[in-house]
Amino acid sequence: MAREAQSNLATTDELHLRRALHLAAAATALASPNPTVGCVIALDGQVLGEGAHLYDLFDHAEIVALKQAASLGHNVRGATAYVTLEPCAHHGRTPPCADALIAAGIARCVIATVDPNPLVRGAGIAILRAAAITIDIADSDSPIAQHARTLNDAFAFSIQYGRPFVTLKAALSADGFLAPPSSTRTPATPHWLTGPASRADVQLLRHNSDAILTGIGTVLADNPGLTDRTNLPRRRPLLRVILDADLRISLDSSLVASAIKDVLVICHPFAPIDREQRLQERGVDVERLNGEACRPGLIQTLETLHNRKINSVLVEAGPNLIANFVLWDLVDKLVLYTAPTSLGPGSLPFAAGIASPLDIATKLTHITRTTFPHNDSHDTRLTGYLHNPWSSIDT
Ligand code: AOF
Ligand code: ZN
Repeated sequence: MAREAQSNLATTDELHLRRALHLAAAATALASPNPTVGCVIALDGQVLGEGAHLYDLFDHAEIVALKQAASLGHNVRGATAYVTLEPCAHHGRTPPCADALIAAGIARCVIATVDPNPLVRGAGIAILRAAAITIDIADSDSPIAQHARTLNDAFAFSIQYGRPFVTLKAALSADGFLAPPSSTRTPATPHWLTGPASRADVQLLRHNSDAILTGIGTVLADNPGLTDRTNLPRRRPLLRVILDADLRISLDSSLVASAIKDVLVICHPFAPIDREQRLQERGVDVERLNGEACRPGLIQTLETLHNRKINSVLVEAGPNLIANFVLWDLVDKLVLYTAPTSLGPGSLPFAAGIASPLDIATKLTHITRTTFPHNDSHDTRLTGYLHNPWSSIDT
């Protein structure tokens, strides 16, 4: 992604497509489980209509833009439609956008990326071409296409693999530890490794996720809230998922106290029934699955989340759960923050049984590095992919 590649598009085309990307990005958390998509309709440099897809309002981005142009009294005949995702070809909750663009008299369509949905993938473009509409697609390695794809990594992954896209986030000390020794930590005195700027960035990661997942060890040690505190709008609450085989979570925990049908506790089939009842009385959802924090348990958890239309899961967990996700190859994207301070020997490792977080970092592709100010120094953020969510259209 930190690529210098030149775009194959003209400057004005780039400008309109960037505006469409901006509109799509602003609809983050309002479009899932559908992709976030933006559209700008322009003629001779003038924008006639624009919009983004919001799941609850049904209309896809192209229709929102066409309706806006109509409401402003603009004629879109001969105009260009700029879309961040290939217009759809199928009858889903709404009729195909490709047909609507043709009916409106659009002459040209500029597309940031092909739709990875097998029902659409290339079919929307084929419909438009058959109607003699000129098509321009951003080169797949251009910054604009990469941006469009990043916005919909979770959608692309889940529609292809039938399970949510998993991002593992961890904050480490300069010497690679996850937290001070357990004996020195209490929920009342949380230990922050990274500074406020990095932590605000983590809130954006949560905002971009449909669900957040942790283990009972972290809940007992830290009593976390696991909420999206960005104050940005979202169409459904961030689903807070706790792997808690024996239902040990306290009824007084922050999670239970704040549950409004947005906390899901996964336990094993023989966990105490009375605990389940008490949790359910407090608005906590409990689901019994085979396995624990091992591969069958994790896969079944991800399947359950997929059935609940969860496209993306942010894992913020302790060393044992992190190790299981890593060892069973269930981490798709890694976001690693490193603080300037060291914790020293005896602290909690990044992942149990994995000598160094750098072992996993060497396997990453599309790496980006960013810094965030932290006192007189800075935190660093490393992001990278272990699985390509867009492999279906790259091969
Ligand atoms: C577009 N423009 O703005 C979006 C598209 O269930 P439906 O009918 O809402 O269709 C969802 C599918 O349509 C989704 O899986 C993706 O392939 C495409 N999304 N397409 O032309 C849009 N959101
Ligand atoms: Zn559509």
